[in-house]
Amino acid sequence: MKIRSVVPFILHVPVTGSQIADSTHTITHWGVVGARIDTEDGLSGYGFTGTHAFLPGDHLVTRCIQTCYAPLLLGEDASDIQRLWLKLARDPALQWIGRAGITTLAHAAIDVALWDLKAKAAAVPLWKLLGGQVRDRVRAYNTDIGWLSIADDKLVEGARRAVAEGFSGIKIKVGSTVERDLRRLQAVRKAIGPDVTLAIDGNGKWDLPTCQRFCRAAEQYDVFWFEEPLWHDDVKGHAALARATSMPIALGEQLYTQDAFSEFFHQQAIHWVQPDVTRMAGLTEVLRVCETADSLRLPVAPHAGDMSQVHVHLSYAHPACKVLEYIPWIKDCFTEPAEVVDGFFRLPQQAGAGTTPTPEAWARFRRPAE
Ligand code: 0YR
Ligand code: MG
Repeated sequence: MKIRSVVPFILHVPVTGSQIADSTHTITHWGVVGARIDTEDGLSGYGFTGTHAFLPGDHLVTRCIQTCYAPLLLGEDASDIQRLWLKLARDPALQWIGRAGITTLAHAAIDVALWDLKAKAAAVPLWKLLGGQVRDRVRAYNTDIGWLSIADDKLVEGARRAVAEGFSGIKIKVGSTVERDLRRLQAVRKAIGPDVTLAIDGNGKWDLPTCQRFCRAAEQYDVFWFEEPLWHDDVKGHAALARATSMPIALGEQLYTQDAFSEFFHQQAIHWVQPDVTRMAGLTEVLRVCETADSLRLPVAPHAGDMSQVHVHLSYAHPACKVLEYIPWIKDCFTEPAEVVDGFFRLPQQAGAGTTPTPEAWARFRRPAE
């Protein structure tokens, strides 16, 4: 399992329709920015982070992989995942320039590629390596019907369609105006009935008084969780909101480290825990958060920065994971797509982490890595 080469790559994959918007941005493509790690014995592992397909930004990540991390990895034993995690995260020179941010996204790609390699070497799907299947099925919730860019009537139509397809959970975006978002929430709840879980996601746009006003009026719609109501790092704001509303608070997709999660845990500012292997330094760090969440009896709902290619393995194997986000943008780029049937993710069968791109995707969506 000696590492022979580390090759960065960038894929830009179109989103559903020509573009989507949440409260903070409009995007046309999802960036799959990653690393292929090849070993002397002929195996290749793939890992990636998720971006908004902004090429100059993506190049910062691929440069970090190529010029900072690759030299630390060449010649190493790829199966020493924990040791290599520490080697990269605690490298004195790199730690100085980034304990969070670009270096973490680059590290995410490396760490997931190592897990992919380890599972491929063992000839098992990753969930098996993580301890085996702890639940029969992983429930999916659909986010792709709920963008702010979708007009009110189409939103209701999409929500109905998702339920008809078998989804027992959906999520819609909020963070435009309180009035518009309440109207949309009410219409969707009315359309889907009481039995489908309905979450909302603000992507950190609103301030505390706006959230409090919104929550007072929205509580009657049985909101499954309110995700990222406030600015991503605002621990005490989330704690205050958690005390003020009966709606569960979900967050984590923008947190880079287990220490960042710890603050939210300590201040009781979080109910649903949403780590992401593409935002944190890979699966190795996400597992630490899952263990802590489990010890606090808090449920985990991984955020789909990987569009659930990797998180589906985690969700089948970790007792804390209760439900998983479904956004279908990039799934068909992989040899084993994260497929949902009747509202549940299929149990992956192929060896690895689900991160191996197809030759077609590689040819069609690849952008220059530098
Ligand atoms: C657009 N999921 C999210 C979209 C998503 C974003 O970047 O992917 O809204 O990351 O909040 O829960
Ligand atoms: Mg979100």
